[in-house]
Amino acid sequence: MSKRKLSRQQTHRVQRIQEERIARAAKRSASADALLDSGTLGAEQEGLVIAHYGTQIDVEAQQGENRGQVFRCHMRANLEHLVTGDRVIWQPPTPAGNTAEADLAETAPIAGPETGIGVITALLPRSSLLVRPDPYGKLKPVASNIDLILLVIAPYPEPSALLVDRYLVACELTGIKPVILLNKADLLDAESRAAMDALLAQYEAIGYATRRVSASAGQLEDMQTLIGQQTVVLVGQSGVGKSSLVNVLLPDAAQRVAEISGNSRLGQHTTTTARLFHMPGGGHLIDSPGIREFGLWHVDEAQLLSGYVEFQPFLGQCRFRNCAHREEPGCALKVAVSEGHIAAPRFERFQTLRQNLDRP
Ligand SMILES: Nc1nc2c(ncn2[C@@H]2O[C@H](COP(=O)(O)OP(=O)(O)OP(=O)(O)O)[C@@H](O)[C@H]2O)c(=O)[nH]1
Ligand SMILES: [Mg+2]
Ligand SMILES: [Zn+2]
Repeated sequence: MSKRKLSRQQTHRVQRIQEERIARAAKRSASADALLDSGTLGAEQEGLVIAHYGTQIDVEAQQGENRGQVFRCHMRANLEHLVTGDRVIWQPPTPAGNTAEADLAETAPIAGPETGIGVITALLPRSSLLVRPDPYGKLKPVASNIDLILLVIAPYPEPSALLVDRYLVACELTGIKPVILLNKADLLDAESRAAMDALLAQYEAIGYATRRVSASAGQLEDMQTLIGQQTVVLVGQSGVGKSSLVNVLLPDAAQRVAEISGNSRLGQHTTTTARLFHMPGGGHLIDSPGIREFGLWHVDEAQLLSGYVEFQPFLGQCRFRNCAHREEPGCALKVAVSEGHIAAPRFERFQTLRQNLDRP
């Protein structure tokens, strides 16, 4: 995994996209201000961000006569980046509406353009924030106020233990509990079943909960029970079936799904934005866009170490304070590996990730 170098042309393109994005954001915050001055907005109330497209946001009303209805919104310029799951203070359009403003919408809002445009004025405190690295290794927020992460894997696209480790480190750093969910159980044959069992056993041994399901076979009662009243996000490689699971649990969701490509067996990045759905039982389920690989990421060595749960009892016990846990004598982690307290493959993968940390 080498540091990705951009050609001059690519750098220019990235710059241009960036500038366009800033210009669009400026235009929208100007239109947010114009809307706030226009007298076409109702009183401030609480709302829930259910999806985010570029600079526009879908907010679901949480109170009043519009409760449950979704409105496309602009946001005030001074707000930080909002994500799906955020609780916000916003002003809905008045019933008379401000339909002309809807022309600014880049994509049709769920509720239809006739409902007009609202304005988000404040972000309420978050209980948790899920981040993930973008292709350049920068951590980007994806969803907030999450109780549980369902890390979805499947026999195809084939999971790599390194990828699972990275997701788990990200979960540990965020402080949100993960469950590893093997989907497409219907595709398992003797060989892939043995491989998946071995993979999951590694994680079960260090305390992670796992589940085996199949969106194709249906019968996801176990998953429904798992979600319960919680706000749950589905994450995982593109093509593992996150959106398919959502569609089985919530047929009205009608999330787009796409076959994984024939030769590479990789997903096609079908879902492009995180979206929140309500479960009939009171919980909430967020579908998120899959990724193919993590690329670089900007975590430091201490953070990486803290993401390996089974290493925790041994940290700070090495003979040398600056132990790199490689050839040093008296390395507590290596002793733990040799005594079987830490699985050797996990320790090797830790070393691989450590070597690939993006150091300034
Ligand atoms: N056999 C089988 N195929 C499945 C199952 N679940 C999903 N698929 C198929 O896997 C492919 C990818 O499914 P998606 O739901 O689009 O995957 P995704 O994880 O949402 O992918 P992204 O949106 O790109 O991140 C589709 O062709 C699905 O029909 C399953 O349980 N069994
Ligand atoms: Mg999807
Ligand atoms: Zn050590």
